[in-house]
Amino acid sequence: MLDLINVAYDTQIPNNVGLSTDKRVLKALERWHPGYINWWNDLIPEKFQKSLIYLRTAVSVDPKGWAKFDYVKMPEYRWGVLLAPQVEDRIIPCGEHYGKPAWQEVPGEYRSMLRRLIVIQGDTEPASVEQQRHLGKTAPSLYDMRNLFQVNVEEGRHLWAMVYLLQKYFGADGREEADDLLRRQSGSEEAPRMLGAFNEVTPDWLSFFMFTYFTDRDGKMQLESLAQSGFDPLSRTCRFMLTEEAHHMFVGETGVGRIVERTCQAMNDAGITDPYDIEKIRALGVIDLPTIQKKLNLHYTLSLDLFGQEVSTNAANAFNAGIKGRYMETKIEDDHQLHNDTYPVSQLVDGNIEVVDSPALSAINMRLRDDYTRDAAGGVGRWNRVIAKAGIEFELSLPHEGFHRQIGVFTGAPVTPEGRVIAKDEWDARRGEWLPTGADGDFIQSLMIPVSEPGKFAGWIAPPRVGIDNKPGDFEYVQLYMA
Ligand code: BYC
Ligand code: FE
Ligand code: FE
Repeated sequence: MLDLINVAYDTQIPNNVGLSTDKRVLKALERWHPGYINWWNDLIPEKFQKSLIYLRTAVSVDPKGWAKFDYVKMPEYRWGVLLAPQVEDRIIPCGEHYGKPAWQEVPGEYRSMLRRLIVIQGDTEPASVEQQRHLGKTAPSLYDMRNLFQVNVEEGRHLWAMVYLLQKYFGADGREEADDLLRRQSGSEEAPRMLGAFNEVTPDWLSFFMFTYFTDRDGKMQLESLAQSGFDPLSRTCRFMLTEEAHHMFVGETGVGRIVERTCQAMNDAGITDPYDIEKIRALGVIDLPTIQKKLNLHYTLSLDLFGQEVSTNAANAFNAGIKGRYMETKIEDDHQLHNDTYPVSQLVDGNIEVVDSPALSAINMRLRDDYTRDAAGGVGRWNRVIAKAGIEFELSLPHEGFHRQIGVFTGAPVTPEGRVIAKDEWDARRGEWLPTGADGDFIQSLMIPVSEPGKFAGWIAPPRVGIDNKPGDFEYVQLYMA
């Protein structure tokens, strides 16, 4: 009998989808595998390929105890295809087919829509690994290096998850799309990644933590709404991916929190009370809070762009088709069809920001983005408690939705982080107050000196409160390969 909870390791590709009896898909995946390994090997510096990393690997989809920890060389990581268990009698949770049994095969009329969403989701996963490829060399500790590589191998697995769906359900064009996922590259001129934020650079560890806090959280929200899909294999795939995603956001939240903590501590030790005394603070070898705010502004706004246009027929069509639901769709108490409902959306009317009630069906992206903003505010509050506890007068905050946008109604609009519309010239002149400047980047870069002694941390970041897998503070999370 097919074991759908534990993962079979009898094929080259660990899985709980019965690959050993699905020869066609197994063959297709085995053909794709070498290209994937080449991609991985080209990306991660050789020294780290040969190092032993203390990683978790998914060995089951049982919510209690789905992973095991061990030392692994990254190229030997067992990237597998894992789907959460099928929910019996699951229905299509929204749209015009609401209440009918969920699809186990691709509904013909929605084939291209589904393929597009799966390809976009798949495209972001390897893109993030590409963006983070240089960070191993400047890790502030072995603990942080291990977390980076954990995130990377799991994003690699998320690519596998989407490639499996393409190979299994989309025939020849699915295979072509799977190949293209390895052909496009973050930041490339000829073949860039599909969404804006995934062609930006992640030049330093503060950016990495902001990215995993804000951009992986877009991943969470998009996966949550794809987990509501009436196409059941997509739903099950995304549900399992969400289990892994929590750790990525944990890395981001605690990473930023530890930087904030260390800055406050250094300021207090030196008797500096003014958080804007930037030169003096930087001289202590820590990142001043206003610069942390600028990085936050950048990564939050790039992530807002990932939700697409506030008013979108694509989104309305996907919801109406039952292909993509809302956050917590099954918990929402309404008709799940939204024909007569409205949702408030901000508009820019003659230079003024006005909130207009729009048809809820076309405002699906906006609603998900609002859910995201609420979710993202939690960690910001916790960072602020660290600052308050240190007795420093400063608060981090999420900028206004109109600030620094490249998608949607506020595209290119000169809006301040507080939400004031100002003259374009003034905005341009003040840009460096709100977003990281070249000089800010250079300063942060100057701190990015690797620390690789077990239990030691770079001076700009506090140690974590607890270890991974309950390991002690001086645990050797990475056994570095020395040539
Ligand atoms: N950049 O009607 P609209 C993750 C395009 S992150 C460039 O609003 P829609 C992860 C759009 O494609 C989660 N182009 O579109 C995180 C459309 O083009 P076409 C990734 C953009 O479909 C960290 C046109 O503009 N998953 O997993 O309603 C590490 C009109 O826009 C952008 C998903 O996104 C942009 N930012 O909304 C690792 C889920 N925004 O088709 C991983 C799948 C829009 O007219 N994707 N455009 O040529 C979707 O659900 C939707 O496609 C979007 C866009 C929400 C992205
Ligand atoms: Fe992912
Ligand atoms: Fe992630």
